[in-house]
Amino acid sequence: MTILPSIETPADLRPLSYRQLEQLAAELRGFIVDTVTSTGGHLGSNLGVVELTLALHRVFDSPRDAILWDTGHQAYVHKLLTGRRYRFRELKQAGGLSGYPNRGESEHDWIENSHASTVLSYAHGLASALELEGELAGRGGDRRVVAVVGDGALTGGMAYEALNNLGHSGRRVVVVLNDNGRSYAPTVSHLSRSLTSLRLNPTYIHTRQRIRSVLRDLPGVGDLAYSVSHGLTTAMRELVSPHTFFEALGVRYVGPIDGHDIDQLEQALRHASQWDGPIVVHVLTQKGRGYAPAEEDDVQRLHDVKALKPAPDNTVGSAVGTAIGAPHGTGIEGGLELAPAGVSSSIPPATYTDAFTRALLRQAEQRPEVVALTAAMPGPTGLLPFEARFPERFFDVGIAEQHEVTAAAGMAMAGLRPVVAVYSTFFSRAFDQANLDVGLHRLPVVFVFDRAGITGDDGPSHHGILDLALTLSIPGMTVFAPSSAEEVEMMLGTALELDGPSSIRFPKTPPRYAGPGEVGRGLEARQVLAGDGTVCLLGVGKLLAACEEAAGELAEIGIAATVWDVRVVSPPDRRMLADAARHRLVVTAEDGVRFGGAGMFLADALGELTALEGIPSPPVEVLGVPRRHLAHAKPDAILAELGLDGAGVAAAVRRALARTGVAGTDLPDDALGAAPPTGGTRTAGG
Ligand SMILES: Cc1ncc(C[n+]2csc(CCOP(=O)(O)OP(=O)(O)O)c2C)c(N)n1
Repeated sequence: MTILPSIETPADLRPLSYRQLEQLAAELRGFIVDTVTSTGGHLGSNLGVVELTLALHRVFDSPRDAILWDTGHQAYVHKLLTGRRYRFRELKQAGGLSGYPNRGESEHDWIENSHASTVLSYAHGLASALELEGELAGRGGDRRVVAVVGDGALTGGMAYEALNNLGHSGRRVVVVLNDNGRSYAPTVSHLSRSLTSLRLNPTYIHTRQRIRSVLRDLPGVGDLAYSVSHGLTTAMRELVSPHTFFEALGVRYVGPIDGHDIDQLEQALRHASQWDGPIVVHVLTQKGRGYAPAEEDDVQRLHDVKALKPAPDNTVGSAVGTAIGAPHGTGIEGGLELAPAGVSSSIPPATYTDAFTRALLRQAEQRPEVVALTAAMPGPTGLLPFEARFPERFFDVGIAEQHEVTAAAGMAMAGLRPVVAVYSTFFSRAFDQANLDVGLHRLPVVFVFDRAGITGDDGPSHHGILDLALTLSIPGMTVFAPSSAEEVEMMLGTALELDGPSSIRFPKTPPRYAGPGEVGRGLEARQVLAGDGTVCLLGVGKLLAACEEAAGELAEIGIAATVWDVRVVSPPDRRMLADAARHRLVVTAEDGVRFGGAGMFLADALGELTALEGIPSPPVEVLGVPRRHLAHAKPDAILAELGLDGAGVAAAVRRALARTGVAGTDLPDDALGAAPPTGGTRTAGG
């Protein structure tokens, strides 16, 4: 009989025997593999924490006790044990369950996270508040705070800041260090290596197991056996472990614990929760456990997978081969093999990431000073082939975007040409470093923002909608937005020639193909269509395609729109601005936040130019993403809802022409009066 269907709340776990729990663990794995391989999502990380999550929910009383997950991507088992099994097939689908903890979904989710390394800080805050309110266990109450942090997330600066503060303040927090030796790729951290060497030390493990098995055979000693064995192994550990790191900070360390032995986990967690201060329980888990394709994935243990097409025979195993796109980081993202270094491939790149990989390799072949940095995402940012080709010029700095940017500044100071490859959303973390450590020093660091714009399935935390507003506010920053994959190489070449900082941003959605005449040059904008002077559309990056489509629609009602591919948002091309000034209406379109973004920047530059020349400035309609946290859905569906597709741009043009009365054309009556988009893009307050 299956057990999973009988689990509605964590309380249902308590009466189960360890044998039943093992069966439940297997059922959970099957359920997760089955679902996630069809919906897409984080796979390996969740398969690794099945037993740990069961133990946590048996020892702690969620939601009275707060169980917090860092980064949040490994909370699927937690979701399944807290009443969300029924909705799991809608994971990451529009209107369905989020891929991360979500307060709207369950009272068991305390925080909505997915940017790494935050949880120890939340834990410190919660424990401090509960202590002040007399509710914290051991400090007048009975509530406990548990923070689960991966060895990868522990490489982020915030985690160290919080550990330092926790140790100093003595707050009662149980920190579970979920150590699987991996982030996206093997974790880059000496601390992690030292912890791993403890795991692999044969003397330690052998002695530990011997002590435990001798004690287990002694009848009737129960908890005492555990603590004696614990004492002995602690003494052993002193000889070989780096636990002094935590203890020097004032945080007690216990472990390592086998993260797949529920009994052992429960004992360790129970003891830890009685410790009167912060304590780290070091748990060893196997990422991808129980699913052969994940266990065999040497690079990232199937950290995450994209949605699969249904397998012909409906079996999970064979479905793996039919992925719409291969898992991130395999070098075949988007389903196409990368061209080998230095070889110019005649196959157009399948993704912008792929185009960047090729461009970077070609540049690096010619320029020995080019180096590349990533914050623990070598696969997803397309750097694996660079790492393979130029290992000494490749730097994985851990999940540490702030450090990544300032380290790049240091490299640039000493004559290198660093390329910082980072997701747009994670760049927000390093804004201060980009502004001051790079910008103020006018250092030639090239930022490459992958997954810029609306990213879709991962929800509000992963949309890359701030990078334009952020980079445009940095003095001297050259900001590129390619509208095709072919532009990426051109822009990277130009960026590497500049004296100061620059950024190149592109989306994760497939690029359009640009023929030879459709690629721009240097810092110039590119005119795509010359119109009749009514409206000038300035398309930024991916939104150029929407502008072109809009021009097609407008042509049907007798308006010949001018269209520019902006290419370089800053500094804007004066030729483009001068042409725009000759129109009766200018419309800008971008997939970044409207407030303070590219459109407002260009409108400002247009105003300056017309003021200087003493000519009237046409009204500028700025289309962009409203200032809202946007839920998960497919990227193009979100863009359409916000009026940022071809039809939306055309409708905005018609409305603006009607409103400003500048049309002066013989348009049919109904041509100008279209209703605004549901997203309210045009007038949204930024
Ligand atoms: C600030 C930030 N940078 C990058 C990421 C992308 N990311 C998501 S999970 C992950 C690896 C996490 O590794 P670890 O904490 O060890 O958890 P595991 O998946 O191995 O269980 C990374 C780098 C992120 N979520 N947040």
